[in-house]
Amino acid sequence: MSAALPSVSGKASETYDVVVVGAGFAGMYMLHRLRKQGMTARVYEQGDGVGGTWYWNRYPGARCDVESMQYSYSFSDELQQEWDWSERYAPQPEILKYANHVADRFNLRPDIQFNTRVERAEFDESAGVWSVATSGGKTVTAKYVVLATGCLSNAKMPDIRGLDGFKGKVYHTGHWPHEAVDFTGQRVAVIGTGSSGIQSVPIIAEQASHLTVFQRTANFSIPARNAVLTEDERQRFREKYPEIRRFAREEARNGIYTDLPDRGALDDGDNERRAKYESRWSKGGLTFMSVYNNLALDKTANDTAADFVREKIAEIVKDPQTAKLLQPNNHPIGSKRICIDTDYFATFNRANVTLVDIKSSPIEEITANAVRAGDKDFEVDALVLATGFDAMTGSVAKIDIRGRNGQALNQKWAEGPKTYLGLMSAGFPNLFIITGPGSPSVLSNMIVSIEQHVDWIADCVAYMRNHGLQTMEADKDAEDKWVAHVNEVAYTTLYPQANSWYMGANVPGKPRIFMPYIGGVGPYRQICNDIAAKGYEGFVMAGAEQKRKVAASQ
Ligand code: N01
Repeated sequence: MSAALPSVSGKASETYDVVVVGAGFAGMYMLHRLRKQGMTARVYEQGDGVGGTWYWNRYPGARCDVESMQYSYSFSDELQQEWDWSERYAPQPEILKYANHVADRFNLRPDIQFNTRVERAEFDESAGVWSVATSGGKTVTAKYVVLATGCLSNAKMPDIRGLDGFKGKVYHTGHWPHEAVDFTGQRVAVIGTGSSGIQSVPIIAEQASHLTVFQRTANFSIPARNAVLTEDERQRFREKYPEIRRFAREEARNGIYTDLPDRGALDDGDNERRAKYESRWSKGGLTFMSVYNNLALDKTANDTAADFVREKIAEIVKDPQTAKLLQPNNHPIGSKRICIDTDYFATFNRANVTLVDIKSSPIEEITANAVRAGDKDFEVDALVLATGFDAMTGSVAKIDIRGRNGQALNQKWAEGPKTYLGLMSAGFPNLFIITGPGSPSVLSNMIVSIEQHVDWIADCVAYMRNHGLQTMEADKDAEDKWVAHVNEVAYTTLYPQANSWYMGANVPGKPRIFMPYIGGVGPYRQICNDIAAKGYEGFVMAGAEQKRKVAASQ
């Protein structure tokens, strides 16, 4: 429901309690919570369906690297009891199906407007509301705006000379076509060896007549050991859900239920350590990094895990020169997002796959029918760009957001994102960000972090309504302290040693700031809860009376 009101620009407009930007997992749950507490909300989504990252990332082999029984909403016990995940790691089509199931089950679609981008959001100080302009040319007003724009949703095209003149098909993994792409009989190039490249390479290699992989940085990858889930396995999980979810929220650093290590890598002798790495390698998955409690902190400890994986690569890859190129050697293991694969390294044993090292011989240009690197033309029919995202801030930056005094968020964040708790930015009242920079977000099971932020925001706006408050914003001083804290914690770890997208290093010109909060989801949740319990300490809240006085004195 909405009412017609004059907008800032003077045109008639709809007004909502909340405008939510994005209908991925964050936007959908935000809408559900707001409706449950009797608020009006409009969700704008640029795609023509729900699912966010899982709507766009349809590349071959795309699947989640967090186990499906954990990469799922926990807010509805009926939902988690009734949904049947088919595999240990759900493939993209199944996750998208789940997102659509959630949209239908909770009747979310009537409040979501698809095929619509939010272009501009401007805070009207005198009215204390946001004016939100969309791609359809419409402007609506809302008391609150929630950015549920996703951390990895702004696909980054590489800046390579000649790319526009390539005559074959060009695909970006983060913006894959909806119709099936079949590379059978084609010569294909994959540029980029992050998670997307590493997942797609084995599948494309099976189809292509020849696959050439252009690698700038070798990456650590652990076998996924994906498997079909049996009904028994699903049932065991479901029975333990209360404990699994509690643990993921409160105790795990990354929002994943697993055994927590109680010792460091150097506390064990060589044989014992090796046996533990072997056991995790056989088990597969992200928890490889949880064998010891100091792998992210101590370089010598980290080297033991990195050496183990390098040895595994050498064992799998038959050609010693290719194996050497595939062994990561310029960053600690885990300091770039670790990859989870199915047969990635073994794919380089295939006769139809070539690895090209573009660190030593960078791509010079793309011609009409080839990728030119090291003075050599690699002729291809199709290009797959697995070159990643302008992460965490890229999708926010695409919206022209204006806060107090017309200040642009892009201008405020020009030297790097500044938030309090990753939830709000000073000078931008009533504007919330879900899993924004400065929160654990991409260092965690995203759904755990999304649910935490949505619940916190929903509770916060209910508190404001119950206390007759009109605006809320981060206090500048609290924000500065939080930004310093996020930075300080990051630099107690090995993470800043890598040129990663966590640091903004993959986007030329982007400030080098460690963007996510590495303090752990459990401690972070406690901080957020304590702040709320203290009447939202570090936030400035103002009532309607106060706002009227401020407006009168202007
Ligand atoms: O992107 P990336 P991604 N010329 O940035 C290379 C999540 N995710 O889409 O490392 C040549 O990691 C770049 O090289 P370098 C997950 O969080 C999850 O793979 O910058 N190469 C790198 O090799 C993940 O971390 C899942 O030297 C260029 C690659 O492209 C995040 O998304 C699946 C280049 C980009 O790797 C991003 O993953 C997929 C250029 N101009 C993604 N520009 C799962 O859940 C970049 N590169 C499993």
